[in-house]
Amino acid sequence: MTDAPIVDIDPFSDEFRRDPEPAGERLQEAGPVVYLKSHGIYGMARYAEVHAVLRDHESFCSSGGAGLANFKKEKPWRPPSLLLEADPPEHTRVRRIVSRIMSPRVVEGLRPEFERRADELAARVAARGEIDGVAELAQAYPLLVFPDAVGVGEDGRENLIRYGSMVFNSFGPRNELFREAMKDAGPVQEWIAAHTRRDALAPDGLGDRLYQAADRGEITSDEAALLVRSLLSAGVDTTAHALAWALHTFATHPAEWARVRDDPSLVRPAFEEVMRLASPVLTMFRTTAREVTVAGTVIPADEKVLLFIAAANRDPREWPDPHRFDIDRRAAHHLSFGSGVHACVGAAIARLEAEALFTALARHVRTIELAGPPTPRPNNSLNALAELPLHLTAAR
Ligand code: OVV
Repeated sequence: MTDAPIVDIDPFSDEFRRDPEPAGERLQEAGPVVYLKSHGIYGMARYAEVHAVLRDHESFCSSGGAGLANFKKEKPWRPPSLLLEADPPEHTRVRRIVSRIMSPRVVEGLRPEFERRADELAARVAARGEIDGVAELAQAYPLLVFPDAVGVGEDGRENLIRYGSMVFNSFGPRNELFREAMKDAGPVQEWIAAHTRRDALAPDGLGDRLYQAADRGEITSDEAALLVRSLLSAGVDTTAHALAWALHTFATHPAEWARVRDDPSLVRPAFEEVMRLASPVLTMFRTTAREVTVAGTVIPADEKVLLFIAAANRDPREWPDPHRFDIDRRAAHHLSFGSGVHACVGAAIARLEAEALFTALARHVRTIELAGPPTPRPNNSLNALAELPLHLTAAR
């Protein structure tokens, strides 16, 4: 049927989630392209191929969905994203608009407020000492600053965490995790829909600026609403997990935290290395738009291809000593923000959040230690923490 090596790993099983590293290595060893009989899909876990597929949007399309479901055959659980689940040229038109409203100049404009909020929060947690790093920092900070930037009011912001969890669970099979995330999904989806409406968005926030593009006739107002939905889908839960892993990584690498604390110019490169090593997004799918040959293996048209982002970020073919946290390595070409035309449009905001928060923590916090074992938050496509008990000592 296929000349790809057949592997019996289930990337959506508890077993895989509990310990993805040996499975990633097995997938890489099996070959550049494998066939996962557990779900009848192709898979790639080596850096070179994952990177090449992400950059080849013509052969590996996104309109078939970024999850296991093939939108050409199955009905999506929500109207497809105009960004994530679309191909050029339709994708290009809206992507250009969203890129413009999140341009480097706009993101720099967010900096003073992001830094002010980070400083307040860092001072508060330093004074508390014992905290849950997930609730009190990693979720609290993006929930403070990102909805403000979009122009979403204060009430009900916790829906953004729940919605992020729904969206990322929906990229897997219709399993128990999916059903659990979708339990009581109605009120969350209603809250999201209500907050993508123009009258719910503060003037001149990122959301309102999408509607201003509609005023100019560049997109329709229905498209503006869907693009605001993209910001609310991908803008909070993802950064929360990235920040949680950064805290976890510093707590388990005290010498590296001491270096970053004493020289905050290291915050940015250290965060890239956290993104490489922790890979908040474990996996993403593409769909073959035609028959494609990858490293000598034929993949027929209209097949789902699973990209093991986390494994690629630790592929020894690309990264020397790949499991080591090394803030001196050049890590910025990790695949945690994707690559190619669909590369994370909010990456500059995520990086700004990390820079502001950890620079503020460097001022206020001397040591970061685990105060207990972290609890995972199982998700079909995220590498997520539910709780991270931390003991902080304040700077003198
Ligand atoms: C990258 C990403 C993840 C989830 C949702 C979306 C994007 C979206 O565009 O809705």
